[in-house]
Amino acid sequence: MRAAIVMPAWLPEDIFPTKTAKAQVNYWQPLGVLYLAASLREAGHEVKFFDGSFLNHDEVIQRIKEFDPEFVGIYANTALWKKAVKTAEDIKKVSEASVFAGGPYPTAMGEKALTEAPALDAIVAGEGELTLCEALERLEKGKSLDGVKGVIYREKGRIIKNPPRPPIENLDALPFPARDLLEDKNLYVPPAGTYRRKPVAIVMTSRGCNGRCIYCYQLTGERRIRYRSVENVLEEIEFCLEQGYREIRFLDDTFAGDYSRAMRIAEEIKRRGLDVTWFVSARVNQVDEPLLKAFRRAGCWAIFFGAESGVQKNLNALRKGITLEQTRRAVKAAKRAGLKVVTAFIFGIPGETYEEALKTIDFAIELDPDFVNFHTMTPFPGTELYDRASELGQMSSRWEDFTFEGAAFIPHTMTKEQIEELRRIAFKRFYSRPRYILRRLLGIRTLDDFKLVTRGLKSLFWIWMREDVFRVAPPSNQNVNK
Ligand code: B12
Repeated sequence: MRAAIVMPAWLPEDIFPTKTAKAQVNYWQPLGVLYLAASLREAGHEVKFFDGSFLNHDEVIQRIKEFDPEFVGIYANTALWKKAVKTAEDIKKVSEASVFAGGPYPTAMGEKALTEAPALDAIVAGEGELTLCEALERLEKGKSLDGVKGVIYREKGRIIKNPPRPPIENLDALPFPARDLLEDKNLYVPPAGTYRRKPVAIVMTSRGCNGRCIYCYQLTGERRIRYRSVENVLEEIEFCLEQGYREIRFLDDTFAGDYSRAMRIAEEIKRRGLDVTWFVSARVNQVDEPLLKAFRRAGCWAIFFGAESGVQKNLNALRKGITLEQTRRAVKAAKRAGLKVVTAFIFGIPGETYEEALKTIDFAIELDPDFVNFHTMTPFPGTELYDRASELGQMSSRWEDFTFEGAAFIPHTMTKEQIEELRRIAFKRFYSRPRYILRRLLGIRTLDDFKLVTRGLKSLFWIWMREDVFRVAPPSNQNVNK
């Protein structure tokens, strides 16, 4: 079959304040859909990927019309859902193709998603590689989708939900993501300051997380990690280097869930002498100095820690399973290992007060990482926080707010205005420190570094100038999403 995979058209301004959008926007490769495309291609289908990150809506529809596919698959997370629904509607106006959707939102919402999107023929819940190949085999033969695990479909006006697709156990068996389908790999640039060399490939060496954070969306809903073999991971890294990539961003929810495996991956990259720089994320209670030094020796230059809060009570409210001391130790160890450190914090945690949030800003300054981000609490469908939102606070009715940047959730203990003000105070206090600015200026080595600092100073200027820089539309009637 001719199969098209689509990322709905979206703009940085849909997510970030206009003044800082360019500095904040992130264009990691959409790994999930590239995995899908690779499995469909391996099954013999002709596949094209149309990325609305770089095409506007009309261009996406026009590309579909030109390709004239028999199948179209649309990616949707919560923030993109309404755009995905519109994309399906307009595709149906120009094509006879079967149109499916998949990704975080359809997976979390199931039948409800199909009810909300009359133009969709079906949705795929969970991992799509095996499910979609089986579904297209049925479509090709003109057969019903009855029994295809993971599919929820329409038949004779009824919505039928098949049993769920179990998580893929043997991840090594999956073909590597079809990165060659990206029109221009140089467009996929991570946020400023979080890459050293370009182009950057996104790699996941495992799926899932054994943490139990109440706000974290997990595709398969499980609380365990499925690992690829070290050999399979190294093969993919070498494949990326052959394709001209120079840096890898590992996007495992936690790269060091298995300490010795993480050490073996780093040692094998070093032993093979691969010319690759890399950036990784890990939980603060899963790393130590010897591991981080091994990462550094193997080309790792930076690490991301989800620090979340500077108040233990609020870390416990998130059920993050870490302590402030572990965060301090991990950041110190990363610095001693010579790694750049990036941390993220959340404002609007259930039960958090304005005064406690100010302590989180103090904690961020005490840790003094190289970059910090301050997000807003976001109760994604499919998470415990979403299910308990009305008990813990007020949830927005606009899916567009579900971006870590919007007012998707306001705890009973704070106001929306306080959260906006806290974000402004936080970015202002952290990035306006003369010692920090001097460190950034003295750290300029390349043109990219220079651009990064000027863009950062520009954003800082707006954060100082505009009281409303982080102001977003107030949440209207609560819980109408339910
Ligand atoms: C890479 C990434 C991006 C990239 C690329 C877009 C993308 N989503 O791939 C960029 C940087 C552009 C991005 C942006 C954003 N992202 Co993002 N992103 C991720 C990340 C880190 C990895 C995605 C991935 O490859 N996962 C691994 C694969 C295996 O899973 P998958 O993508 O879900 O795909 C599988 C299935 O869902 C299914 N599937 C997926 N698509 C389709 C389509 C069809 C037709 C079918 C049948 C099946 C199917 O099959 C795939 C293979 O098994 C995830 C976190 C995560 N661990 O998943 C967050 C995540 C998806 N992002 C999230 C968010 C909130 C955003 C932003 C709003 C954040 C922001 N402030 O910028 C923006 C929104 C703009 C946008 N275009 O999405 C949330 C979504 C939560 C939710 N429930 O809605 C996540 C889950 C992070 C989190 N922990 O909360 N993101």
